[in-house]
Amino acid sequence: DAHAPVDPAEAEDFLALHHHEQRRGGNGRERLARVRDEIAETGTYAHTHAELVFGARVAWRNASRCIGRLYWRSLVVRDLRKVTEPPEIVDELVRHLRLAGQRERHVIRPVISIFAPHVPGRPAARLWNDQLVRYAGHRHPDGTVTGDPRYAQFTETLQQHGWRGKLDNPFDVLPLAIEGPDGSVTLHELPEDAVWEVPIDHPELRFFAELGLRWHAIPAISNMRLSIGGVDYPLAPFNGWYMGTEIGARNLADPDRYNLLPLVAARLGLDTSTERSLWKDRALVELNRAVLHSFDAAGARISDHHTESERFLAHVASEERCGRPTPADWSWIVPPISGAVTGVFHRYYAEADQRPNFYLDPDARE
Ligand code: HEM
Ligand code: NRG
Repeated sequence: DAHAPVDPAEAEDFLALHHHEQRRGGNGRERLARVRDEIAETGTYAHTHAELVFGARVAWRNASRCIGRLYWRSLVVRDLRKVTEPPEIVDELVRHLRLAGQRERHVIRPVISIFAPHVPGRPAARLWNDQLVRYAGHRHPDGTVTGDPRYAQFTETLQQHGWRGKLDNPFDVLPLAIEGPDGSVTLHELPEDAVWEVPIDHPELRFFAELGLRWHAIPAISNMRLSIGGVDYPLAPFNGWYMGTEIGARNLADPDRYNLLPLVAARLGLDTSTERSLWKDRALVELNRAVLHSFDAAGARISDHHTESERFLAHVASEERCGRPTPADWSWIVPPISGAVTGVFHRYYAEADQRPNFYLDPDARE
């Protein structure tokens, strides 16, 4: 609950892990004693900069659902713990996107921005968006949706707060919505140069470009709480780069998302009257080729599921050499197409909730 002090045992575990892995961390016993005093006095404690960086990287290393963990050591950590007011938060979120995705340099870097920690009993600003960049779902009177149906409810909520958007644009970037500690809500359009988008076409199939599809280059999850040594960072958006299947096999393909398989299959001239033509499977493959081809052409880093699978197994092996298990959730790690063609399918993984980690709070908006 909001008033509970930090659990000193969790702080202790984290400080011990930090000391054990990064030997240069000074005198562990002294630091531990000071943290214990700080918790007793204030109910919480402040991480050193080194602890914060280490904690964020290990939280990524412990993210059981993430196949992209090989590069956990390279996470860029932005220490924004002093930033608490909505206008400054918005500025820093925009800076995050510009730093993470450098379009003119063709660079995407894994970045996390860590805002003020939770302080027992003190309310804080809350970001409503589940990712920094997402597309609206505009619901029409006849019940159909233009855009991403997953965000139809959220779009309606924003409209009740005065947002309009472009009702006929299927890729209408949502504004950021921030609720201040006093309950007031403000909306903020993202500047165009902070939102890198990739138009989708296909290496051979001419009709793809005509579909007018696009997707944003940076997946930046903004609704997970970062938990380090008993201290919670409720606003700590992070990004890496996409694996193609997230877009081609889910966002653009799921029946309750952009639902494009029937359209792509029709344009391919496939027999959609019977499941046994495997028209869904064939359309899926072309949609995924289109995504990878388009991101490559735009210079936007993206990985394919075969390569990312091999990297993940290399990560598991290198962690093992360090004497660490790699907890993983098979149902999230195995890609949504061609599962058994990838190495990650053919084994089981340890399951464990290791901290530091990222948590999805039950009262998150989306
Ligand atoms: C989940 C890939 C970077 C933390 C995932 C998923 C994929 C993925 C494919 C499953 C998503 C889904 O099925 O919706 C990658 C790739 C990265 C990357 C290719 C490139 C560097 C990161 C970074 C962090 C992170 C930088 C944190 C610092 C997570 C977490 C989840 C996740 C917490 C679970 C999200 C949830 O529960 O909804 N990642 N990731 N990943 N990733 Fe990564
Ligand atoms: N499937 C979601 C994004 C989830 C996280 N994926 C990443 N994370 N690649 C989507 O937007 O499609 N990351 O930090 O790179």
